[in-house]
Order: sequence, then C-alpha cells, then structure tokens
Amino acid sequence: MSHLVSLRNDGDIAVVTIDNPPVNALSHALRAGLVEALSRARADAGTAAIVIVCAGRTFIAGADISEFGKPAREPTTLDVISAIEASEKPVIAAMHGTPLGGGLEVALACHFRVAVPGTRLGLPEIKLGLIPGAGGTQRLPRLIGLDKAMAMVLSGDPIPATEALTAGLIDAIVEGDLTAAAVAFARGIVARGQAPVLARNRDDKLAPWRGEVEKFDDDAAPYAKRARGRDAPAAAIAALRGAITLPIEEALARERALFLDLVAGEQSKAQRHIFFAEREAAKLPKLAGVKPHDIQRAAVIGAGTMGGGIAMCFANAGLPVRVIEANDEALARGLDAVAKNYRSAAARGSLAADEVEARLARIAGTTDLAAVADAEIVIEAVFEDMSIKQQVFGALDRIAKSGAVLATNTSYLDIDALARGVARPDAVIGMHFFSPANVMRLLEVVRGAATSPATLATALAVGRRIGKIPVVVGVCHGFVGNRMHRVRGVEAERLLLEGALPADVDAALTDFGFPMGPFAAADLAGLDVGWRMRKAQGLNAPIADLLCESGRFGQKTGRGFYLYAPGSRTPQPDPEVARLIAAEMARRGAAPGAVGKDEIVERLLFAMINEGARILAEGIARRPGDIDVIWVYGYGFPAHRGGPMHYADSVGLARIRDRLTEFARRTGDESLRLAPLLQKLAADGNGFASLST
Ligand code: 3H9
Repeated sequence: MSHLVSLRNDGDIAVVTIDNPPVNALSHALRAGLVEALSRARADAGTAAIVIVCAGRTFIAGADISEFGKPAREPTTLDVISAIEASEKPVIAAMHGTPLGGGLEVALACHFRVAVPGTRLGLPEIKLGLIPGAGGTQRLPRLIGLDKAMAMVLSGDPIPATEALTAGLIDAIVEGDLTAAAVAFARGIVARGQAPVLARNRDDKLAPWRGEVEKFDDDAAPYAKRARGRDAPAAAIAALRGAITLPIEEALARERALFLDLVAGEQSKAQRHIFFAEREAAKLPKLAGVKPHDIQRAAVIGAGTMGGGIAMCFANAGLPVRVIEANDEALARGLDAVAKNYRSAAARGSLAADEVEARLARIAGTTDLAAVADAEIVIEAVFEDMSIKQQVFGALDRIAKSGAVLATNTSYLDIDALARGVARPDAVIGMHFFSPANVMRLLEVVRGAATSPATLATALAVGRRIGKIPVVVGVCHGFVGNRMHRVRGVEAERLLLEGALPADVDAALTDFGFPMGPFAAADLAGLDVGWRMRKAQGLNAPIADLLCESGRFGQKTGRGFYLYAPGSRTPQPDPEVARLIAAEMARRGAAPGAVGKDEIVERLLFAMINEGARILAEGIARRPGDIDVIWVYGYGFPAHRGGPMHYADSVGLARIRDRLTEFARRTGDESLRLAPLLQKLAADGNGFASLST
C-alpha cells in the first residue's frame, strides 16, 4: 500500500491514516493508497466501521494543485468518493485543521463527519478560478441548504467548526485526541446499529428550494455581478442551480464538465500561478539559517493615515505598539481616526465589540520620541520628504535599542541615502505598506545595500505575523510597484493627448478586470499629492497638472478628472475636462482622434511590462512572479490574469515587442523603447516564466 496511507485496527474500527505533508493534498499516490485502504477495510470481516483521519497539521486541504494541467491519473478523487459511498460499513471523516476543496468533498461523501474545535471547513476553489469538481456543489447543499452552500462556494471562505455543526455540515465537535474520539464516535454508531447516511440521498434541505428557482437566481445575481470578468462564479452558480433543477447524477456530471473546462482554462492557470508565486515570494534561500529577532513591541512614527493603519496591523496581530507624533493635536486626530475605524468595523459586524477595546488598548500614543527605546522594530511613516525622514532616522539612531529594526514606510525615497545617515545602516530597511495599511495585504520589503540578513529576516517575519504578503525588492525610485505604476500613469496621460477621455481609459481597464481605472483611482487618492511630488522632482503630467492648477484635486474637492455630486463617490464625466483636454491638444497641435479600447489596454499594460523587464534585469525584483504578486495584492491587477508578467507570457512576448515597437514609432515616445531583456526573451521565443526555472 502507498506509504502515504496506513491502515490499522482499533478493535472493530479500522483507522485509515493519511500522512502526506505539508497539507495532505490529494495527490495520485494518496488517492491510490486511500482506495486500497478502504477496499481492505471493507473486505475485513472484523471491521464494523472505518475512520479516516490525517496526520500533521490538517485534514486533506484539497486536490494537489500542482497536478492540475497534467493528464488525470486513476484512481481519481471521484473514484475515492465512489469507494466511500459504496461502503456498507459506516465511514467517518475525523477532521482537524483546514479540510478544504477536494478534502472537504471526500468528507462530504463519508457517512458521518466529526471535527475538533478550531477546524475550518471550506470550498475555496473559486479563489483558484475553479468550482468544486468532486460533488461539492451537490452534497454540500443537501447537508446545509442551498443558501449557505451558495455563500461557501461563491465566497470560497471557510467556516468554523461551530458554524459547521449548527448548519449540519458536521455531526459532532469532539474534544481531546481526535482519533480516539472518532473511534469512540464510530463505536457509538455501530452499537446503535445506525445505518450509513449518504449526503447524496438527503433531500430535506433541498426540497423547499425546488419551487424557488427564481429566488435562487435572485440570490445568485449579486455574486454574478461581482465576477468582473471571472468565469468561475457563473460556473459555480450553474452547478449549484443543478442541485434543484436536475437529478443528482446529471447535476454531478454537469459540475464535473464545468470544473474540467475551468481547470483547462487560462483564468485558473493564472490564479494557480498567483497561489504558488505568493508562496515562492516568501522563500529566500540566502536567508536559510538566519534567525529573525524576537519582536515584543513595535513603534510607529507618525499618526497620519499610513501610521495609524500600520499601528492597527500590529494591534490586530496582538502586538503592543506605540504611536509617536510631533504634537498632541496631530496625535489625538490620528488616534481618533483609528478608534473610529475599529468602531465602524464593529458596527458593520466584522469585529466583536470587546475586540475593539482590546485592540485599542494595545495602541499607546505619545509625543515623546524616547518611547521608541523599548521597541524591537520602529516603522517611520512621516511626511514623504527626505530631509524630514533623515532627521527622524538621526534621532532613532540615538534612541532605539541596539538590534532594533529601523524601517521606513517611504514609497519612493532612497533607502541607502537614509542608511548612510545613521551609525547602524545594517538595521535600516524599507517596509512599504499600501493604503489602507490595515486592509491591503501587500508589503514591499525594500532591502538596502547595507541591510543585514537578520534585519531582512525580521522584517519578513514581522510582515507575515501581521498578516501581510511580504515581497522583497531592491532600492530604486518607486521600488517595483510605484515604478511600474508611474510608467502606466505617464502612458495614460499620453492617451488623453491623443483623444481618449478619462472615462475611455478607465473603462478599458475595468473591462480588463481592474476594480478601478487610473483616473478614477487618482481622483480617489487626491491629485495634489502627485502634483507636489512632480513639482519637487521637476516632472510633469500635462493634464493632471492643469487640473490641479484650477483647484481640481479629485474627490476631496468634488472635481478632478471627473465630477462628483456632493456626498457621492461616483465619477461623472465632466465636459469641462473634455474641453480642457481638447484645448491642450490644440495648443500642442495634436490632431483630434479616438483610441480604441484594445489599444488603450495594450499601451498601458505593455508599457508596464516593459518596465517590469527592466526591473528584473536590474535585480530590483528577484522573480517575475514577485512582480505579479505585487500587482495583484497592491494595485488591483485582476488575479485571473495572473499579474502583468504572467499576462505578458499569455499574450506572447513577440507580440508585445512588436506592438511596443509600433507604438514607439507612431507616437515618437522614447519611454516605450524596448527593454533589452524583453527583446532577448522575445527573440529566443521565451517567456518571463523561463527566468524562474
Ligand atoms: C480542489 O480541491 C479541487 C477539487 O474540488 C476537485 C478535485 C477533483 N496542493 O499555504 P501554505 C503547499 S482545488 C498542492 O504556506 P499554510 C503550498 O504550496 C484545491 N500544494 O501553508 C506550500 O508549499 P511550499 C482546494 C499545496 O499553513 C505548502 O503546501 N484547496 C496545496 O499557511 C504550505 O502551504 C485549496 O485551495 C494544494 N492544495 O496554509 C487549499 N495547498 O511549502 C489551498 C498547500 O513548498 N491551500 N500547498 O511553499 C491553502 O489554502 C493553504 O495552503 C492552507 C495551509 C490553508 C491549506
């Protein structure tokens, strides 16, 4: 039998133990072992019931994602499920950790399910651009009802064991040793002569829905609306609908067909790429054996929007944090904003009331910089100005304890220059959070020339501890994300001067799958920030500068690239902006024209991809997948397109090269000059992915 599955007997109960670290994914060898163990246990006359349990940190956490895209090998997960359902002896799933996806589907096929407290059960396939492909959309609604099943399948979010028990997904929460408790549970069933119950044969929770197909469609509509170009939500809805419109065998076949279509498609491939890229980003072979410092206390300098959000990250993770501001007024304003933020989360029901107080109690405000002395990590989040930051770092150098990490949240500035001003440059690092810092998961960890491995390891460990996805980047203006974002912004402005309107540009990108286009996003962030920064650097953005000169700073002034009705955040195209653009075009002698949607997408994204190639060649990002993770988690790049570099590979680098060459020729735009790395990869017929292998 496979070494991943073992079978032993505890009296008349057979215990099948799965041991396939790290997450007991349903690999081919595991499936084979499971089928064989089940067949032996069924054939053994001394066995009255069968318990399936997993070693390690979790019950089966799903199909083995690395097998997707390869030819299917028997036995499949469906064969495992058939073997369980065919068993005349009761089969009990004994769960802990995170029974997910195909793992939960195996459990749904069992006759009974028990779990230890703390278990989280879910069908997360939608997050991989898939739907459950082994009966999840049919067995789950039969156990917990169609409404709850719809929420689980379409959100992909797991539910805790307590909720699973109330909903009817599990039969019991068992305390103590899981295997012993599951064996005792199995004995009870045998003793009572309880007949095996198959989810597929249950109809009590579905029957009320059969006459309510319209209600089902209404309930499903909001999920379909939020799909933003993703195929999986519609497929999930179609599969779930089958539970009340089709006989189960047909519904299962339909689910399977929809799953197979998705698994072979580009979208799921892109989302699987992001799943693995996110985990790859965390791996730094050079840090092997480097121990991160132990962090007990943090300090944040600056109680503005960023500082407050960063402090919340620490408080949310259970770490005490001091927030230091220059004066009482700014401090009170900052702490007040944090308190409001927590209270509104509690009012929305996303945070328990006692958690509000517990988290606030972890945040202590002061105007005395000496308070950083007991922190093992200090994050500076003051105004984005080099001389102010240098002053802060000079003071931190004198006060912070030896071994403390001195981090800056700068989004653009030269970390090496900051490090040169202190006596301990090895302790200096960038930790670039994204706004709102308590929500956005991306953290660019900027490694300076002098940053020590221990400082880097500590920043990464802290990032993970506060729930972020840290990606290591090198020093350059804007690092990875903002450097590419700037290139996209320059190109977007150029499109306006060729006759596209802000709404055309934004629509092209929202149709592509971004939650917002660049101009609506700029209005939301405030146009004045970029304007001030450009002026300081001697740069310009022709249209944005004109808007700012006429007091149009975006949403905050009710006017920017768009017009906003009082109290509304909905951008309305503004004829005045169209006139302003037309006048600027006339002044420059540009011919009026229109730019097609496809060209808008190509101009913006290909320019970014070209810059991404430069970033890779310079070693600012270590892998193309790191850039993808940055753009998906920090800038709303649609995950189902896999991030800019994966998307580039799906388009083909030769095409991107040819289009960029054509755009550069037509517009005379020097910045579209081809990056040598892009040129070389295209010439060799390679993609960016070839750099990671
Ligand atoms: C599915 O089941 C389809 C079915 O409906 C149809 C069947 C026919 N496969 O995240 P971590 C690796 S779709 C392969 O750092 P954590 C991961 O790459 C699947 N590998 O740990 C990493 O490797 P490495 C539905 C997997 O404790 C290591 O395990 N299931 C898989 O923070 C540790 O992972 C899912 O979508 C996998 N399924 O979180 C669950 N899962 O160390 C996806 C993990 O080399 N997984 N790995 O970098 C997760 O959500 C999290 O991994 C989990 C653990 C919560 C389980």
